Order: sequence, then structure tokens, then C-alpha cells
Amino acid sequence: MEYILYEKEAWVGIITLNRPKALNALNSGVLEELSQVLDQAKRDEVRCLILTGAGEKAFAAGADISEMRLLSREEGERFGKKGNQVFWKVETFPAPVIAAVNGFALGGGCELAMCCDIRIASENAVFGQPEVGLGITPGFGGTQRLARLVGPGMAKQLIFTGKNIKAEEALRIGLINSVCPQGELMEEAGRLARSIVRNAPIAVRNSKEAINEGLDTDLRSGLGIEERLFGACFETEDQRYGMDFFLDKNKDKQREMFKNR
Ligand code: DAK
Repeated sequence: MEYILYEKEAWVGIITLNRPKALNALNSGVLEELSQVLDQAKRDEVRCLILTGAGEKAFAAGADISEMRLLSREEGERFGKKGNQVFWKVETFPAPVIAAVNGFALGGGCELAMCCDIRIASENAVFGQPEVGLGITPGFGGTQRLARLVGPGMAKQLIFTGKNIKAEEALRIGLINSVCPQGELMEEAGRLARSIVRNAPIAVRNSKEAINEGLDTDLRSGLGIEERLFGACFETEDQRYGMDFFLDKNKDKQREMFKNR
């Protein structure tokens, strides 16, 4: 692949946007390859994905402005559709996705991070939705996901002003989960991923699905979704052995079992 790196180790997949000279800007090639590599990671049955950017400056500085500049309405719509399809694949990926934000996450880059389940950032990370300054609205889900994550007031302020914020501010408003020194980011992401993959994979996957689907509905329907996915854990090996080993006070066996599933 030209724009994406993919590696996999012990149930954890790492996808790196690899276009550092253009600050990992999302052109159609990056989006296409990202889509393909997500399919590959799904086939590999990874239990946690880490998404990051190559280089020390950027996670992704947004959609590729030079590619977008002369798009017709029709082409713009097609580009937007492609982006939304890929971002949806990230959001509904059947295992947790951690964004390890290593620098600028602007426009489409911020929107991509917001599709992930958990966002951790290095101290130099910068977030923002500068689209209104370019004459467009956020088009890869920014108006929807930012408001859901940080509330409508803060989302509107960020989108209407187009101002960037630093990692500490992003942490304060709840856009990200944690901040760490740049040199420790991937180590931190790996630690977090390992603490996820040592748990029962079906239960983790069903929890993600219940949270995501529940957020799209009212509480009563959400509880119905939870009941269905809770029920779906039963009669699985994960649940049977997970509980048996707990009752036998055999934590090691429990861990070992999930590791080898
Ligand atoms: N697109 C293309 N190239 C980019 C880029 C981008 N978004 N961001 C940076 N680059 C390129 C620069 O042009 C430069 O290339 P060369 O000149 O070296 O060839 C190289 O990356 C290094 O950038 P700078 O020289 O500018 O580096 P600085 O450190 O000085 O500044 C910066 C870093 C991140 C502050 C600056 O590069 C910047 O402001 N970049 C643009 C950030 C931005 O506005 N991002 C939002 C893009 S708009 C849609 C759906 C979604 C979208 C659009 C449509 N549809 C529904 C149709 C999404 C829109 C966006 O994301």
C-alpha cells in the first residue's frame, strides 16, 4: 500500500496513516486504502485496533485540500460519501479502536479520531474543525459526533470559530481520554490495547455495540439493546469458562483462555 502501514501483534492491529509530507492529509487514495486495511484487520479478527499517523507532526491534517479544491458538487458528494463509508467502518469495527493522536487532528483528521472508541493524545496534539474558514461545513460527521462527545454548546463554539485547541483543552472538554508525552504515546496505546484484549472478546465486542447503538436511541430502547447483547454472551465459551474459572478462583486460567481464544 502507498499510504497506509498495517501491522499486527498478539491480537492488536496497528494502522498508520503514512503520508507524513502532507501531514497525513486524507486524499481519496488514503481513504481507499484505509477501507481495505480495515477489511483486512476484520479478517484477521484483531481484538483491538490502534490508529495513528506517521511522523511527529500530525495524526491527519484533514481532508486533502488540494484534491478537494476543484471538485464539482457531484464529485464533492462522492468524496463525502467515500469518507463517510470509511469512517462508518471505523465506528462499527467489531473490536475497540484507539486513536493515538500524535499531532494535528484537524477537520477530517479530528473527525476520524472521533469515530474511534477511545482517543489518547500526545502533548503536542492539536484538535479543531477549521472547515468554515474554507467555506464548507465539517463533512465527515463532525457536526454530529463532536456535539455528541462534548455537547452542543462547546461543539458549536469550536465549529463556528474554527479555532484549534491543544491537547490539555481537548482533555478538559472530554474530547479525548488522556494525554501523555509524545515519546510514550504508542507505548501507552499498546498498554491500553493489551488491557482490553485480555478480556473476553465477545463480551467486549457486544459492549461496544450496545454503547454505540444505545447512544442512537432513547433509554428504554437502549436497555432493550443491552438485554439482547447481554443475552448473546450466554452459552458462549467465554461466558461458561469465564465464570467457571472465576468460581474456581483460577484467574490465570481465565486469562490464558481468553488469550488463546
Ligand atoms: N490538505 C492538503 N495538504 C495539506 C493539508 C491538507 N489538509 N494540511 C497540510 N498539508 C500540506 C501542506 O500543503 C504542506 O505541503 P507542501 O507545501 O510541503 O507541499 C505540508 O502539508 C506541510 O504543511 P505546512 O507547511 O502548512 O505545515 P505547518 O506546520 O506550517 O502548518 C498546519 C501545519 C496543520 C497548521 C497547516 O498545514 C494547516 O493549516 N493545514 C490545513 C488544516 C486544515 O484546514 N484542515 C481541514 C481541511 S478541510 C467533505 C467531507 C469532509 C471534508 C471535506 C468535504 N465532503 C462531504 C465533500 C473535510 C474537510 C477538511 O478536513
